[in-house]
Amino acid sequence: MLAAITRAVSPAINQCELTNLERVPIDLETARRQHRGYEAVLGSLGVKVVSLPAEEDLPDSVFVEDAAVVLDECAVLTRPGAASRRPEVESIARALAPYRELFTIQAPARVDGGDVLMVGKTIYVGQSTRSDLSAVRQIQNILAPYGYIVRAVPVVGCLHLKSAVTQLSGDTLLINPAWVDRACFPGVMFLEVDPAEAYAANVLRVGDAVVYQPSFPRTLERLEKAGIHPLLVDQSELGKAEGALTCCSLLFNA
Ligand code: CIR
Repeated sequence: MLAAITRAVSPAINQCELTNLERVPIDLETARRQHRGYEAVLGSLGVKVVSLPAEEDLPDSVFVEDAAVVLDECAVLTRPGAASRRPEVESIARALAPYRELFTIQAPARVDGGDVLMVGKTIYVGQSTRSDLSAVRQIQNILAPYGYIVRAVPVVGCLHLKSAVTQLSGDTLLINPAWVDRACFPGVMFLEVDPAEAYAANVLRVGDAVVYQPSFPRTLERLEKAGIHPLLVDQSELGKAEGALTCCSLLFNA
């Protein structure tokens, strides 16, 4: 069965890190309601949701994806690129310990889980303001024994690799080619976001289902035309904190 670790929105969310967006007020109640909707959609897809309590002093801690990379064989605890986010990892380690053998990224390497995209046995690691080559090498060393190939991918203009590209189906990636080069992903097919919807490339795949945001109607139309009919969940309030769909869960086979 699939499990998802999630964490309630911190009351400090308005002090979140911001890289590419101007700060605008985030309504805590709206963010929490939308986040509960996200958890409910996961539950409706048969996912066992392990919901951690909110962390009062960790503004970005709802974005659990950044603290770990979970594979079938093990999990790698990250060392987040923003110093303010490093204390988030400890409680995620505790939550993952019953499920996986844990490895750790060592200082001074830095990586956010949002920069890590798994496509089969290939792991792409975005080279963003948050993640560096030293982390790529560590991930490679940890995962090579399990047969994974790890590749560094330059990312420009957005926070994370998965802001620019995510997996839509077994062989297709949803991509914003303005932020990442298609040539970095040999042998796969692409669906491009509508150019008017730069932030639309983050889709959450849950088994064979696809979860998406109603905020990107033009790209949604492209998905529908391609025969993909996503479940919709509004995450627009956390979008103001530069969060998207994948960042709010750690999804794995339990
Ligand atoms: C940050 O800047 O770290 C948070 N405000 C947003 C993190 C979003 N995480 C993700 O897309 N994986």
